[in-house]
Amino acid sequence: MEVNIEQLEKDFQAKIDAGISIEPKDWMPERYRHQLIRMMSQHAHSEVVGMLPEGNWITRAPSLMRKMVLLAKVQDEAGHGLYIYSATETLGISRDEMINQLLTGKAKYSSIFNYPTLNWADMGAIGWLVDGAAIVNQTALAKCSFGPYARAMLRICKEENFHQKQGYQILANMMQGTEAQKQMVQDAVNRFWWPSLMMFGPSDKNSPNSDELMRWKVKLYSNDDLRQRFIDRTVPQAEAIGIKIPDDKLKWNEKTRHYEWGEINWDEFYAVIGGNGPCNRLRMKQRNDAHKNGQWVREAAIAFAEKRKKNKAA
Ligand code: FAQ
Repeated sequence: MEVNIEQLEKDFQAKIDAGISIEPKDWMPERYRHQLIRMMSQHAHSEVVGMLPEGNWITRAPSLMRKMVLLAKVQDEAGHGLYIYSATETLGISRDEMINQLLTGKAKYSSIFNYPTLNWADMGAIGWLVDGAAIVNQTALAKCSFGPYARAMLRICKEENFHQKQGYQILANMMQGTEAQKQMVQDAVNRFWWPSLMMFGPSDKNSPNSDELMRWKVKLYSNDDLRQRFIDRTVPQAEAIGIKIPDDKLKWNEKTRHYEWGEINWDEFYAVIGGNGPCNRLRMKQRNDAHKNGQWVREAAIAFAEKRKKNKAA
């Protein structure tokens, strides 16, 4: 029987428009599959590379409690990577292939993780701002059209909420401390504020993938809409604990009921996603080293699984 692609595409779009989720065995346009693999694998890589800037502080956390919380958070990020890699595998790509794309620099990961973490307050700023931005983005993705991605996001968002709160609590505590601690907080926020806004991607007019992804309800809101949502909910949190947002143009607009704000340095954004941020090379080296050093663990796990299979069969 001849397959009518046009009809299949129409039915597919009708399903999306009706809010029915697409599951791995359903028919889907190759382009939908391709776009999801691109976006989801980048997301998984971001979770995994995102462990590096925070991992840097586990041995230097200021108390046992802080160390335990940070360790748990970093482990959560590894788990998020695994959920999203698994969800992406349902689209027909293997985890090995995705990881190979990351290690060889073919795949992107979030620009934010190419910035250094210089003082303890950076752990607070990452939790509050980076996880805060991730929640805004991922709460929308939890309602996206592809079932496995949406379901992974539900659980991830719950954990990200805990991450965001622990980050805010670190900063709130430090803001009640000494002058030097307050300055550390302000310094961390000065460095992480703008890169956090860049996490939402280029402005709508320069976002080549948005139209298609929004038509397919992979993205429910545009990059700029989500960025604005993040700013609107984050500025009052900064004010509540005495942090100054490093943007002279920031002001509340009573008419629109949104904050107006300054201009992102897009040259910096494109440099960072092009591989030339402050830590791109370091992150790729750290990830490649970790992969090499973990080779024996993967081999041992495979050997163990094979032995168990043989024993069961015997
Ligand atoms: N960084 O056409 P668009 C986390 C690329 S997880 C790097 O607008 P799209 C948890 C984009 O890929 C954070 N590249 O693209 C955590 C495309 O390039 P390509 C990660 C970026 O896909 C917290 C090109 O620019 N979250 O934080 C960035 O429609 C703390 C054109 O852009 C996700 O990945 C960027 N910021 O929208 C872990 C969420 N922005 O692929 C540890 C899922 C854009 O054509 C510690 N992803 N690009 O070569 C998304 O929502 C979307 O993919 C966007 C980009 C919004 C990132």
